[in-house]
Amino acid sequence: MAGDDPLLAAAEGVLRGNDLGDYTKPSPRLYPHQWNWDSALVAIGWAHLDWPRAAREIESLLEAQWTDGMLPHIRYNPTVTDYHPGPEWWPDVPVRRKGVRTSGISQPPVLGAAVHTVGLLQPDASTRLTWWARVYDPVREALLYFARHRTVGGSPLVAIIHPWESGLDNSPRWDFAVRGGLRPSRPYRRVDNTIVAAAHRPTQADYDLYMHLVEWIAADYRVGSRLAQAPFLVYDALFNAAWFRSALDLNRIAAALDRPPAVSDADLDAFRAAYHATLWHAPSLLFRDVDVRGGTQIPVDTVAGLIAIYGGLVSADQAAAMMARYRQRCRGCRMVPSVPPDQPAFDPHRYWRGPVWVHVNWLIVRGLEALGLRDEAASLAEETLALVRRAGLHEYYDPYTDAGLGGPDFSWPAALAIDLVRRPVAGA
Ligand code: 9WN
Repeated sequence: MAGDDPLLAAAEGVLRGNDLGDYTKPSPRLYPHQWNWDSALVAIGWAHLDWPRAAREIESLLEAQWTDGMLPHIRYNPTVTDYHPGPEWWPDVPVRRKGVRTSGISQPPVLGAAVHTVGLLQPDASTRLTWWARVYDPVREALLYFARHRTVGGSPLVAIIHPWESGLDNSPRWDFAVRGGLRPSRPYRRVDNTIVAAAHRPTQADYDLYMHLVEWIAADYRVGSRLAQAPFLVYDALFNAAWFRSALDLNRIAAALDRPPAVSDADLDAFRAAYHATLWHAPSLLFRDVDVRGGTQIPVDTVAGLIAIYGGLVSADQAAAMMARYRQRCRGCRMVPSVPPDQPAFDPHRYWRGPVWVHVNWLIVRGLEALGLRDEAASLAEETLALVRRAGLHEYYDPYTDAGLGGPDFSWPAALAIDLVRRPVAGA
């Protein structure tokens, strides 16, 4: 399968090394459970190697679905105890399937889009349609959970209630909330900073906020009726872009299955209009996030503002202008830093405050490709592959030196490198 390409061989080795049979852990020690958006994207890599294994990855994620439709951000591996916070912080979660333990929050909803891509990578049409028909309803419910339980004040945009839901945990976009100084009522012991250098991980103040919010959420999982009191309530540009892209792709699956659309055209139009009206920040040619409680845009530019390109929310012209500006701000860096170096909070080593992440690059590549911006898509794909060929398959990378940081032998760079090699940018 790997042929002569050492990257393909290394990537396949990482996926097989992290494979727990039903799902792939993100990395050997740091993240020993199943993560929501990791698994959705990792399934795309598996689809090139072993298509039934890709389908299994997604079905395992769906087994963690809650009675209200939410797909949690972690499905816990019951044999593992050295991850914090473990399932004891999330008691009595309302999971449909008895015995499955999960966290009490979600993650960027890329699943609908991933299920579409995994399906398209199955050459046999009848196998593809049978699988889409099997997973369509729960995947649609997971998407509609957000429209039903995470909207406020008449806006169709989805509000997140924990920085972990953003997937970009310690992004400087959330510093306003960290500055509030919220802390949990109980002591806790971190494990992450004993595995990875503490200077590359979120700070103690970040974790104090995270654990305060865990306690607030676990006190009553019916958060939809408590959003007005939520200590952290944010319209995240990346999360909402992922929601929109999954809605578009679920509608494509629905059309293939001869079913009515998952989300109506009128609702898609209203969502797109709200996304632009609420999140666009013209001076930086980027979308920003909104602190819903404060009613203001958060004045920080990050890569999350580019994910509308993947979301199918912008025209090719707007996407090209957004990319050109971001590139210009990041001169001297490997693209795409999670935060441009001109932002005061930029830190080339600390997690989501500057480093490059392969899956984020991949989202942008596939978004540019879908818009027909082939040269831009192909050059970002090449840059991303050059990075992993040079530095290996790490959680994130220093944008100045390419040094691999965070967890080693990481699953989503492996899966998405396989996808970029095996499915080169169309027409490039
Ligand atoms: C908390 C698994 C996950 C990713 C997130 C990334 C990191 C977890 C952590 O790892 O978050 O969910 O413990 O730091 O921020 O995007 O899904 O790879």
